[in-house]
Amino acid sequence: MKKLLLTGFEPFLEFSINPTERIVKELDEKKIGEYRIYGRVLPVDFSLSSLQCLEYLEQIQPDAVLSLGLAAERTKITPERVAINCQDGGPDNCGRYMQDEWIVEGGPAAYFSTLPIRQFVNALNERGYPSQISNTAGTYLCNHVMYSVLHKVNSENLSVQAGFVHLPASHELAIQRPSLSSWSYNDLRDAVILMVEVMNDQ
Ligand code: PCA
Repeated sequence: MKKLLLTGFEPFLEFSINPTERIVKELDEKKIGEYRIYGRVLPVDFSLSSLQCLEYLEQIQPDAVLSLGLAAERTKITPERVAINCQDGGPDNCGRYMQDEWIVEGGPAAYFSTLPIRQFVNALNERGYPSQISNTAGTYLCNHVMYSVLHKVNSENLSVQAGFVHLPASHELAIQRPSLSSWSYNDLRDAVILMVEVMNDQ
């Protein structure tokens, strides 16, 4: 059986619910095709998020890493094409801000996702879940985790596929923040399952 590390994040900023947290908890220990899911929730913390994610990578030794995060202002499921070596913004959940900082000092400017993002988008749209590739994961914690995982995989030559997908808000969150467009939790979760099925069928 292959192993998939599926990460989500805790709530952050003004978003008191993070649907990715519930998804990874619900899918933890499930089997999807050949993959056994290891669902883990990461803190929203510039000094801890990637450390913790890389620790899970060491412990679990997955064949693939699919990281999820909330992009509450987006309306579609957006697989990320690229992570950049920059952290800028905040505050994180410890009140910390970053400005124009490296994630890995002197590291490569960027890494491309090695997940089948075009196939994700095609399969999601076919199933009726609006989806589009995103060309920026931002400079906050999601980009930070995506860059850190891809840096480790590249610099240690690991045969691990890795990348990041941003999800829109769930209805639960939109009830608390009425200006947000939202999806049902079940659709968000089923869309994640579909992406794992696409990875499985590659
Ligand atoms: N989304 C944030 C960080 C945590 C999350 O779920 C981001 O897009 O960077």
